[in-house]
Amino acid sequence: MSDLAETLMPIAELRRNQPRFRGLEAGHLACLGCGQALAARLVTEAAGPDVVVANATGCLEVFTTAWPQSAWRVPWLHSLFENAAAVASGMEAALRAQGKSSKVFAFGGDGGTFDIGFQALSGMLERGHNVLYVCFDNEAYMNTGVQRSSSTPHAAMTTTSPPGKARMGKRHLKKDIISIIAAHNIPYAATASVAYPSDIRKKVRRALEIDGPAFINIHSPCPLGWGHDGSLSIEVARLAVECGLFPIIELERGALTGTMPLRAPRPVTDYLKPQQRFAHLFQNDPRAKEELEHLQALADHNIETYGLRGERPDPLDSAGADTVRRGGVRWA
Ligand SMILES: Cc1ncc(C[n+]2csc(CCOP(=O)(O)OP(=O)(O)O)c2C)c(N)n1
Ligand code: SF4
Repeated sequence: MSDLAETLMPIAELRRNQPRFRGLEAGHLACLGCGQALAARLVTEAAGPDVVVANATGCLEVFTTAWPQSAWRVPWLHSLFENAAAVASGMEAALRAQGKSSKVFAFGGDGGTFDIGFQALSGMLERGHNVLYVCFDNEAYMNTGVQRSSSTPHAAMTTTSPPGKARMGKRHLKKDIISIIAAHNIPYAATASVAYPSDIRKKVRRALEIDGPAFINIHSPCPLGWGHDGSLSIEVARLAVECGLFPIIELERGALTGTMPLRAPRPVTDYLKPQQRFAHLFQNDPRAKEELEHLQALADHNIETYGLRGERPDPLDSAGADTVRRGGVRWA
């Protein structure tokens, strides 16, 4: 037997015997380091096999289902860009009418969630459908070539918010989607980051325990659109949390019940620098300093608003760092 075969055989065996159910298999067509691919795998892994998924048009749909293949191991339906929540509502109602208890997921990108699918999502939440809606937030319309969405951060460069004489990247602020979702007074809403896998798993399981609508917004770096090396995706995602620009929180019936505290918040520049979409903020332009101050102020505002200053077990230890405090009590 060759050295290579000796190396490969145990790996193949390992994969065959892996104990965890994988709702999203390897072998799809996502770019290297795609945060969304990892996040979707974590979400479906946590949920197990008894789920059905409605997936809005976008990168996730495209890279998982290149005809005639599919990377999904759960029943999965491609919806339009704008109506994943409406389709999931119908699936849930149909399953309920048949007396079946399968859990229903709706998946969308930030374009499909914050923008074009928002009306359907708001209706789904207001009607109280027993659906977990997961937004994979990569902060732009990536599938069609990196156009800005209402989730794109202030000052970021996209193909439709280029920096130039008139402005330094996107003029508007990232939409505060989690507050808008929480205002529907749904049983459970949370933010999460692909940098904290066990936190994602816990939040999915928590959401699935609930009878009624739940929403999780997962920050999911896109190396192509953000302009960082694919190997840095997890680091970049972690820095977004650690500087306060992407706060990790939980809300039940609109009330804040959990946060991921930051022992020593990092400056926003640590997060912005590795990304090409913010490169213009590090050029010799007097407006750049102003924008950096603005972004720092936004991060500080999040830290104060959600009371994020506090002890955290160990930011480098994935098991500890993923622990979210709920009302002062650790959620194990
Ligand atoms: C009504 C409609 N408008 C535009 C499109 C084209 N379109 C397909 S995917 C997409 C962007 C998806 O962006 P997002 O939801 O953020 O997901 P991502 O690709 O970034 O994961 C657009 C504009 C469409 N399919 N339908
Ligand atoms: S473009 Fe971005 S979101 Fe789409 S597959 Fe590539 S890394 Fe993932």
